[in-house]
Amino acid sequence: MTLDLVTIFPAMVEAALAAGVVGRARESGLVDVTVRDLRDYTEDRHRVVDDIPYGGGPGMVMKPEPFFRAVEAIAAERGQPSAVVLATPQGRPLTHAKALRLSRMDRIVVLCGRYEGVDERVAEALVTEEISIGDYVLTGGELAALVIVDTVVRLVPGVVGDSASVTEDSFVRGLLDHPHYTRPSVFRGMTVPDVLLSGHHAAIEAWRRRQRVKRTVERRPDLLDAAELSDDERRELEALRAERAEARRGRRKRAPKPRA
Ligand code: J9T
Repeated sequence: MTLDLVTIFPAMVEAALAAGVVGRARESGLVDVTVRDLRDYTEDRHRVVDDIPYGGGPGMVMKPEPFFRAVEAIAAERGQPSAVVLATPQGRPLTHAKALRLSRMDRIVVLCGRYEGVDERVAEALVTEEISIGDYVLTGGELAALVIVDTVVRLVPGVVGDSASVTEDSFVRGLLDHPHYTRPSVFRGMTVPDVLLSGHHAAIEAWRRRQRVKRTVERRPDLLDAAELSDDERRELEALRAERAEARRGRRKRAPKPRA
């Protein structure tokens, strides 16, 4: 897979992509990630990439020409990209499913915006998908682009050594992860749940399953609608819901809400 990232801060992006799992994947040749300076695709002496917005308003807008020239140069060098991604808060949300789809593509280009936005013609005529990494605004698209690249690259076969750590990830099947512990078994008075020290594999698996379901119910109930649960997980979910309903009934009886 080739991944070309276009930014006005190549040094910032390059530093992040040199480290860790992604850095190793690049060194081993599993992915070819190239960071490109958007200013290299300007044609004026001052390498200007932004201009004032039509219609007025605060801030600057990124000009279309450098993005078009950059993508055309990349396409000439590598072949037509399978996806041209723009990192923007206006995009559709990044999910595991989207990352997996991108990880199976041959050639991806990721564009980073700055300032108040990017000329809409870039999104219209150049970009195949606008992606947001969450409901908040950043000072620039670089961190979002790095998040996208990170999650896509780790799903490329061979990049993460133990393939189970990818397939058993939370979100792969729609549940949050269970808690993890390592030595020492007692740390500052805090203990590790007995079951994890028991060596009883079935009991450990049951405990972990319950923890995954419980956390998801408590923290991210929105995930449960789409989750593909196993029969055991489904039973656990029903049991937990019944317990929670029972606890609510108990609270109502003991402490009736004062009426307005
Ligand atoms: C400038 O880009 C952003 O602020 C951005 C990009 C992608 N996702 C977001 N949530 C924000």
